[in-house]
Amino acid sequence: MAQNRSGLGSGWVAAAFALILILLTFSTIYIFVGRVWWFPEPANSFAEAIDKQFGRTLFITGVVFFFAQLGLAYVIWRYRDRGQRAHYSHGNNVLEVLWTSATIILFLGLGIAAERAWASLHFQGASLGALPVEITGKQFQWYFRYPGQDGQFGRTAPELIDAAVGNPLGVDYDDPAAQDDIVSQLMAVPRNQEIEVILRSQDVTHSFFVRELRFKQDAVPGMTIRLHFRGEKLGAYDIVCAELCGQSHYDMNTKLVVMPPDEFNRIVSSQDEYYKWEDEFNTDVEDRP
Ligand SMILES: [Cu+2]
Repeated sequence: MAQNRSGLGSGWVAAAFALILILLTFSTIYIFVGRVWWFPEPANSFAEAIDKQFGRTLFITGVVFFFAQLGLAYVIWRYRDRGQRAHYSHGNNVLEVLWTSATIILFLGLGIAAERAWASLHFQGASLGALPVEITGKQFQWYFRYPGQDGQFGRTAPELIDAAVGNPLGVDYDDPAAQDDIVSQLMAVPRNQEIEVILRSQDVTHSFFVRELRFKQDAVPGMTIRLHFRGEKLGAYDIVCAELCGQSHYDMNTKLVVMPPDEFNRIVSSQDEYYKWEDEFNTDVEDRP
């Protein structure tokens, strides 16, 4: 039957493949263990819970990856072509059952472990006394609306939407509840206060993403999506659109500023105060080297 032509087999090829596999495995492990590219520091406990879950998942899948790749390298070398006759194998049913059940257990186990963090965001509403902020995505801007001192959002109407006259959300300023609404392109929140996000889109699907909060949610036209978060660390964080939404998608970003509660109360006390703060913040950013 078909014997290898040279009889020497393909030892070199097998050795090269096995070696490349081993190198790839170790460099991949190094990238993760050495945290070569890693997330920014979490800015709240939700983000920490997400990171822990990520770490657990990465550890387990990392161990499986490590042994599976080294096993593959071994098999490539061990069963290289030495000019011997090929022999047919039916596989091993016991092993098949073992690793299939192990995968199921791991998959379900990790899913159950992750459930609490995920459910706290998606299934539990914001607590009573959370501060509502309406966030609207629109090619290629984010708008934030605060209800003002009365705690009530004013009426909006689609026919009133006109960014050119400074009313991008179509707020009906004849409605008494709308008089003190603040509409801004910069998001301020008080530290340690729960924020109820009321997320909307005016045109296409956008995605509201703050890396430090591990908080990402699509804004879908026609839907009002309610979620909540808490900024626990003072600072200014990037808000970006994480859904390719058109030509200037890359430019659809702004800042989330987590500030001391008294400073926040001062700037939301009136529209003028808020816009003054917004101007100051923007000039500060421009002044930075
Ligand atoms: Cu977008």
